[in-house]
Formats: sequence, C-alpha cells, structure tokens
Amino acid sequence: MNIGIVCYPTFGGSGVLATELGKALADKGHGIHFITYQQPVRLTGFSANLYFHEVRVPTYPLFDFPPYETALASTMVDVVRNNHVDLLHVHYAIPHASAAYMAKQILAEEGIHIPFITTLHGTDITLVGKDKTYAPVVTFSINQSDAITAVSHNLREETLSNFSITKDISVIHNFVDTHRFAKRPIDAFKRVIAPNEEKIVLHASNFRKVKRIADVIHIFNKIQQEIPSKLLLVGDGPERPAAEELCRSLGIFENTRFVGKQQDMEDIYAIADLFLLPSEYESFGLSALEAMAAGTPVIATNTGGIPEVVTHGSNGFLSEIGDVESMSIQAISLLSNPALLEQFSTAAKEQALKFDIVNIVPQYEKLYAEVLAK
Ligand code: GMT
Repeated sequence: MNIGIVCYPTFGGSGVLATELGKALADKGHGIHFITYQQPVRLTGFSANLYFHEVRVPTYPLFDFPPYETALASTMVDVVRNNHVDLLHVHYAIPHASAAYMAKQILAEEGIHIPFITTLHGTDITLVGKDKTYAPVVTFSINQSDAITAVSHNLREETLSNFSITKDISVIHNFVDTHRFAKRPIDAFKRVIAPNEEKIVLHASNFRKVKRIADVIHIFNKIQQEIPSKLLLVGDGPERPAAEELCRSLGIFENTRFVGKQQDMEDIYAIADLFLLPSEYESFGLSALEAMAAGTPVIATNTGGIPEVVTHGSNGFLSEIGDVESMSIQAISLLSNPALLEQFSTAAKEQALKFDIVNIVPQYEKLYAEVLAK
C-alpha cells in the first residue's frame, strides 16, 4: 500500500507515534509519504520506502495568520496525484482531518477516490477540539473520515460524550518497539547524571500545564529528602521556566537536571529508576509506555487512558490528580526497596509487551485493508 501520513513533526506524542508507525509500515514494504511542515523529529535514517513532503506556507503581507490548512490540503492533493497514494492517515484531528476532507473533495472532482482515516490522540479532543471555536469543524471532519481511531478506550468515550459522532471509533492503543527500548544503561551517561550512584527519577514531556510539572518537582522534593536521588527532566515547553524557578526556590536545583528535547530516549529511559507522570489528563501516556518497555516503573495519576497502560500495585502506582503526598510515598517505597523495584521493573517490561509494535501495527494494516475494500 502507499499511505500518506499527516502529523505534527514535533516531539509530542501524536507526532512520535505517527512517525514510528510510518517507519514500521515502511519496514514492512509499504510506501510511506509523510506530509507535514518539517521533517518529523523521529524520522531519522534512510529507508527506500519513506518519503517526506514538506508543506510550504507562503507568506503575504495580508496574512496575519498564514493559512496552513489550505497549504496542507493542497500538498495532500499534490502528493496523492503524483505518488499513487491509496489512503491518507491523519494524526491529531486539528487541522489535519478538515484538510484531508478538503483534499478528498478536490480529488473527487478529478475522479480520484482517496479515503482518509483520522486518529484521535488526546488534546485534539479533550482540550482544543471541544473549544467552541473549533468544535463544529472538528465534529464534521471526524464524521467525514472513512474510519476513526482513538488511542485508548477512555479517549473513545471522551470523544463520544463531547461530540455528536455518527460513526464507530476503533481503539488502537499506542505502541512501543520493546526491543529498541530494552537497552542496557550507558554507565558513563549514568555517572554524569548521578555521580554518586543516586537513584534517577525521570520525567519527560512537552512541559504543558496538563502535565502538572510542579507536582513532578514537589514529589521529587519529598523523595530526595529520604533517598539520595536526582531528577532528570527531558523536554521543553511553556512551563519550563516556572519549573526551574520552583526547583531553585525549594533549594533542590543542584539535584535536578533539565536536559531539553532529546532524540535518543531509549538511552535516557535505560538509566532511570522511576518515571513520574502526574498529568491532569493523558489519553494514553506514550512516555509511560516507553519507560515501562525499558523496565522503569511509573508513578502516575489515575486519569484518562493511563490505567489502560499502568497497573496499580504491579508495574507502577496510580493516585488521584494532585495527590503529591501519595505519589511521593509510593515512589519512596519503591526506591527504598531494591527487591520490590526489581519486581515492578520486570512487571513493567511484561506489560509493555502487550503494546509491542508487532501486536499493534497489524491492527492499523487491517483497518487500512478494510477501508480500501469498501
Ligand atoms: O501532550 C502530549 O503529550 C502531546 C500529545 C500529542 O498529541 O502530541 O500527546 C497525546 O498523544 C499521545 C500519543 O497518542 C498520547 O500518548 C498522550 O497521552 C496524549 N497526551 C494527552 O492526552 C495530554
């Protein structure tokens, strides 16, 4: 099959998932055409089956807001016309689903039928999508999709309760390449972060409000009072300056390390003892799954799709949103008990296997075949 994948090219979960899906499909012999405004961050290395088509958005003095959606739809039309693309798979509804609908209508005028699948990832539904500024277009374009998928049962329910959806939504969970993430720790790297063999507590995100970074820091503050430990913070975003300031005001800046956006996440998860994800909401929590694949147990909130990934008391612990006290107690109980930490680490790896790339990617291929057979 030749598939056009539309996604955000950034470090966010939807872009990462879409890129990993495209790479896995290319490895299986499909022709994959990424269509987005810059090379996706995880699209590294060469594959004969992978193509990247940049969406260029010409500026003009009249445009206070350059019309990306129009440029995207036009690029989709061009890529489909010239590359025998069989279907479009758009990740994150806004504005990708409505651009795909527009491209589909334009191509229909030329006698080309191009179905499109929309994968809902989370904030496109739970935060941005249900804002009334966007909701009518989001609802319409989701309903016009030839198939819809959500990354968790929770996100499926959220979508059905917030929008008038007239079609079925299939659940296809996030996935991870467990082989790639089961790496041995690089000792030299570990010593840079924890020179005196301190425990390494990790958080990785886009530092948005929904991630509750202040909770990460307050949890770590309590941990480091009991256990020699370091906090490694990966990623960047609007909440980072406030997070750094909070570390300074709590007097723990020396024990924290903000390393910004990183490519080789498998090396980072490999050196971590514990992963913190105290989010307000996660449709799934791809970062938690990647941590688990590396054998790192997760302390998270009992929200959204996280309970579909993290099992309380087995491979991690789940608490109510904002319950910093419980999350710190659970973290300390794990970090202070090597046998328990090892048990949770083994269970985390086993749980990640359920979401292995080899189990999930065929679900997308099956859906593609069904859509094309219609
Ligand atoms: O906020 C993020 O984590 C980024 C966001 C995105 O759309 O790029 O991630 C969402 O999609 C991921 C992949 O499907 C999910 O694993 C994340 O849980 C989800 N984030 C939220 O729901 C907040």
